[in-house]
Amino acid sequence: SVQEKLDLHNNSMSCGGEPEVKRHRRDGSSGGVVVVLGGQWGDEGKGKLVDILAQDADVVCRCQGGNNAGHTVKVEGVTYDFHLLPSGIINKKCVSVIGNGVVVSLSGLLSEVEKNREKGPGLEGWEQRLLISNRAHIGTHTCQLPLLPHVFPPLTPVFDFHKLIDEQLEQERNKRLGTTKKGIGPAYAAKMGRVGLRVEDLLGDWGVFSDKVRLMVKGYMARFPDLVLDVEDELAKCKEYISIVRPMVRDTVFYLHKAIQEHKNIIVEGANATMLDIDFGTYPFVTSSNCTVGGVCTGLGIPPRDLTEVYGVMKAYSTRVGSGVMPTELLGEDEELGKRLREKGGEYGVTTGRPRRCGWFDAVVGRYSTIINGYTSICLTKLDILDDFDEVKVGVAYTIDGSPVEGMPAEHELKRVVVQYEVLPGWKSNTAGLTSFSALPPNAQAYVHMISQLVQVPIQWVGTGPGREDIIVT
Ligand code: 2SA
Ligand code: GDP
Ligand code: MG
Repeated sequence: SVQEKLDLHNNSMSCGGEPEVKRHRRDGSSGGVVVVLGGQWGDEGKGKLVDILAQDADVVCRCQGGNNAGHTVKVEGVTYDFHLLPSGIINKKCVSVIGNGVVVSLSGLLSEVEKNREKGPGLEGWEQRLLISNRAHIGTHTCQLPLLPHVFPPLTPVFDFHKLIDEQLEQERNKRLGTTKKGIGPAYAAKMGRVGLRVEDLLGDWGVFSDKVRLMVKGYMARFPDLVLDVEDELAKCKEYISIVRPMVRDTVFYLHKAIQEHKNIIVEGANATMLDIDFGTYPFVTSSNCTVGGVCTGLGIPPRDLTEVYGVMKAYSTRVGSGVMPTELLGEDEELGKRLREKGGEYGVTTGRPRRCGWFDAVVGRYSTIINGYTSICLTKLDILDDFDEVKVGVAYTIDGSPVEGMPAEHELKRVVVQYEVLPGWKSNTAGLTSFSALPPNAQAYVHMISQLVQVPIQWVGTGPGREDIIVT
């Protein structure tokens, strides 16, 4: 029965508490740090929520990941896609911060600026409102040049080698991870191996920096002898970035500390998602950073007590791009349903264009992600994509060999789970663009309520379309 499945789910996942209520700053004042995180496998619609929240924000920050992320924002008919830039960059009143936990591809950043400038007016004056941490590591890029010819002199790419290493590593794996090939893994590996190159290195003594680059490349050449790489050429190109980047570089830890003290409204835009987290995701089919709440503190230097809200963004169904287990994926006889979700939902990678794997909402994943991140509320996106379905299913619990599974099994066990589904009748009517909860058909309301109950967090927003205005505030 429904109740038995809910009980099974709650017994296995609950940590015993009531759903959390909205918190405020301890001193009762305004301001504070609001965090937006992906609750599934990414592409939940974080960029859209950040854009909405950024209307009232002073600062929007990225804390982890690199240009593997793809965040889409649709404003006044223009669809922007951001990879390294915080989605708040289109808000002219906001300062955007790329924190120490991010791996920065400088040429990737500039090509992203160029691409979005061509789309609409959102990027005007971007260089005056972007700050980059001096502690951030320099990653990779993929752009073709010349870049920004009307703003900066033509540039050539630097540090192609992280991207090349990413490709080499993929090729030698028995089972490919399905990375975005942006060099994210190699850049974080260098950071953790304490041989990474930071923004402060680039701006510091050129001789010391050059030697570090040569040493790093030497290591890569020894590991991958077939690599074709001209280090002196890379270095020459690298010099071109210094004057562009220098005015944007700050001690962002101190900058954010002051902003918090001044009761500024700060938003942190998580990239990737819980199930791709290096510790909590389906390792090794994960990205190389902590995409969960801990990554906010380490990636920006913000203490946990200053986090006022943690919003989880969850899609009304599941998607995943790249390899690794996905329990509710629609395969076999259900493949057609998966394809319908992909086509109606436009489920193709923003960074790579890869088709995303699709499946029903997985409440076990939703609850796991809530346990880790302590969401204060949820933004449930893309409800409109389910409009045409006769019935919608929700994965409410897992069993292995007929026995209930407690918690969230790690990758090997997760492959063995059988998902227990709850089937709900579809609403078969158009919800696109609706802005009030009461206007939703009763079956759609029931679906939202059920997800909130399973995940044990209030749902504060329901997405009904890609535009800034296509949102229900509950
Ligand atoms: P990587 O490149 O080392 O971070 O890849 C490791 C895994 O992380 C997944 N990953 C992502 N999953 C969803 N969306 C991402 N961003 C783009 C988007 C992806 C795209 O918004 O659509 O365009 O393909 C993203 N970035 C990394 C990746 O698929 C690997 O499973
Ligand atoms: P992110 O990586 O979490 O920021 O998400 P992506 O931008 O990769 O993917 C989300 C996609 O869904 C984008 O194309 C958004 O424009 C779109 N989107 C976001 N919310 C909604 C919604 O409620 N309904 C519909 N139809 N599309 C949405
Ligand atoms: Mg995305």
